[in-house]
Amino acid sequence: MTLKLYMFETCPYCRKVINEIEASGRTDIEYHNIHKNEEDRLELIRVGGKQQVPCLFVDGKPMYESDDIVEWLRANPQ
Ligand SMILES: N[C@@H](CCC(=O)N[C@@H](CS)C(=O)NCC(=O)O)C(=O)O
Repeated sequence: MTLKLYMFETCPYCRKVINEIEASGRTDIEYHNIHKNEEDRLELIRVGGKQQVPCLFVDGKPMYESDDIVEWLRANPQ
């Protein structure tokens, strides 16, 4: 399974998801900072249809909403 988190550092909703990832100790998530990488920003819009973060791509399928992402992470440990 490939997991990619589209985010930027000062977004509080991203922070919530990143805190969950760090607290759980999982290392299977690739970060894509849309403020640092224009290709990542365009890819988020192309696949997800909107520039909203956080967005977790699970095997390429976008999941928006920090609460849903945290719930998914807890239900799918590394
Ligand atoms: N309800 C969303 C809120 C996410 C949100 O508002 N993210 C902001 C950045 S802090 C954003 O991407 N805004 C741009 C947009 O919504 O188009 C969540 O909990 O994930």
